[in-house]
Amino acid sequence: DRIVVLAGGVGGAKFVRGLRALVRRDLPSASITVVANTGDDLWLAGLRVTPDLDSLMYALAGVNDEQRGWGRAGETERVSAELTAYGVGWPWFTLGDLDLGTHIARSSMLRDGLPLSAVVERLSARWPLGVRLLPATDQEVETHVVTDEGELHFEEWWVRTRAALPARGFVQHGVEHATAAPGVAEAIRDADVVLLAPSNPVVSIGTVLGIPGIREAVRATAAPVIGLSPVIGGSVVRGMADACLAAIGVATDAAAIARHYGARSTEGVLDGWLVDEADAGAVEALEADGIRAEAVPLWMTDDDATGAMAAAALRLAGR
Ligand code: GDP
Ligand code: FO1
Ligand code: CA
Repeated sequence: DRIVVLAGGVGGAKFVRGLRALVRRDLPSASITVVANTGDDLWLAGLRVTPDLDSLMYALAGVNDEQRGWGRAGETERVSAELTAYGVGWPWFTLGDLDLGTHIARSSMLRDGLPLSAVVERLSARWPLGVRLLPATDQEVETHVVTDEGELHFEEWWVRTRAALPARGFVQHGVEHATAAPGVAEAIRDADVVLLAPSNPVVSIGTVLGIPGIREAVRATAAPVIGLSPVIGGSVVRGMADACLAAIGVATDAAAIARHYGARSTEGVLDGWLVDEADAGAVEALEADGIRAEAVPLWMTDDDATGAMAAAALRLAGR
């Protein structure tokens, strides 16, 4: 089976780890291709920083900092403190020293003229990730947030204001010149199943689908497309994704997110949708809307629980 996953950072990484555990145990001949959001990327202190790609790479390599939720385990903030003392970068955005090694390596390769997809391949070759990791696009497409105080880069809105400054909308700078990175449209076309990770539906999955060619590839593939709800019982579980949903007028509700993605039989991208058992009441109405639905536990507490979610998604896909 060729499994393709569209994913954001931390939520996406947790899901892919569980899926990888399931594949290793029960489907050893299956392959996993992860198409990662790049809308959170930015230039900072002269370096290209790619938060979601790095969250995926570090978590799959087992070197991520679980407590903080970003960066590498066991790193110090000494270099970051020096940058702050020089007034370089953002004082509220901490780049750990091991993480900075990645950003220096990445920026060096980009300056040598490699496209981001080739850079990701070279960086991730260092670790046996067990998945093929692809950026959604090689072009710089950055998510900005429209607020009453002007437009901010997504990371500034998310980290500095903790998403407390009301978002009026999101803008994808550069999206009109972007194309799907090499391998992305082909992977979706040739997939046996496409999964939408329980990631932020707006600034992670929404941004990936917004890259010209990707939504079209998802709509056109012969493979079933199954999503997992990132919302359980009206809560985003962790983080501030509810502020993103509110900005685009979508309720923080498992069924509302499925309707936002839409049924592939109409104009949307979904054939199936998994909700948590707490949202079992939504299943019937979703099926009436043309989205096959099932309620299963959706708490990603460990790889076993997450692997069971992935297995339920593959079952719903008929695999
Ligand atoms: P980010 O890029 O680091 O923000 O990560 P993602 O976009 O990949 O995923 C973030 C989303 O994951 C959050 O908004 C939550 O809604 C979702 N999430 C986190 N933990 C869980 C969980 O245990 N279960 C489910 N269903 N969703 C979760
Ligand atoms: N999140 C924070 O809340 N504070 C930080 O200082 C911070 C630094 C950081 C550095 C590199 C990186 O890859 C991610 C970092 N994050 C930080 C997390 C990350 O930017 C966001 O949580 C996600 O992009 C939200 O989708
Ligand atoms: Ca992100």
